[in-house]
Amino acid sequence: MDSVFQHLLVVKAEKGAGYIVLIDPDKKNDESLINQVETANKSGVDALFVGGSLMMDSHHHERVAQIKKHSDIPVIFFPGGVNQINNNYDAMLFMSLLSGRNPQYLIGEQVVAAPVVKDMGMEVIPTAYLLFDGGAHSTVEVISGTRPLPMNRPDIAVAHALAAEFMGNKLIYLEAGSGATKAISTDVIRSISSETNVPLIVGGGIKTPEAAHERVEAGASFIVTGTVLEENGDSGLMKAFAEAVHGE
Ligand code: 1GP
Repeated sequence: MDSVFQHLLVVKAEKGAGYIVLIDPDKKNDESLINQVETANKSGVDALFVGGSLMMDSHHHERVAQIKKHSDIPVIFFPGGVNQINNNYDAMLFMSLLSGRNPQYLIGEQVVAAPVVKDMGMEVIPTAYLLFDGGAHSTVEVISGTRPLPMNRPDIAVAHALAAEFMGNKLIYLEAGSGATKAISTDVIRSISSETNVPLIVGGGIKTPEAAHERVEAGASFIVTGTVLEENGDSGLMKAFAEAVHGE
């Protein structure tokens, strides 16, 4: 029943960490979508996250269907909102924005989503989402109406991560925001990984394979990149990220 989560755990056990490519099914990526998926298929990427905080047209469901059709690896819904649910995903991160204090993103969206997700029979992976200040006002900060956590307060970060673990989350996503100028610091990752046992996903503003590798060394179990691949169509970059994350 939880085959995608098991796949992620096997990747972590066998490779040390997993590399996940985020594809935003928004209009801005219409041209490059299929190319990104096909590049991921042959570059050692472990899974795709698909989602975004803001869709600028009405065709995102069709784009997700295209992604699923072309992907050889698990396609995991990374929800920006309940309106983005469809049955083309292999699983979803069932997320709560625990860094924020906006009830809509703590529990409101989840209640509306739950019966629909159950009806679809989609695998859910309980995930705590912690948004940090990555130096740029991220779309998720604006759309969720929440303040990000400070990057220079490991005590606050650890307290949130512990709460996430005690609430039964299977993954914790440390997010600096798409296009962040400062990725999640190795200090924050190290502090949290030494205090919790939940696998950490780290994303937002990771621009080089070296930066990805440093975050794995600090304790990240999964590294996510999106923007750098949208901006750089070079297929060699995805492979270089995969190798850096897998320690090859
Ligand atoms: C955003 O963590 C992801 O939700 C990826 O961020 O687009 O900055 O790589 P980037």
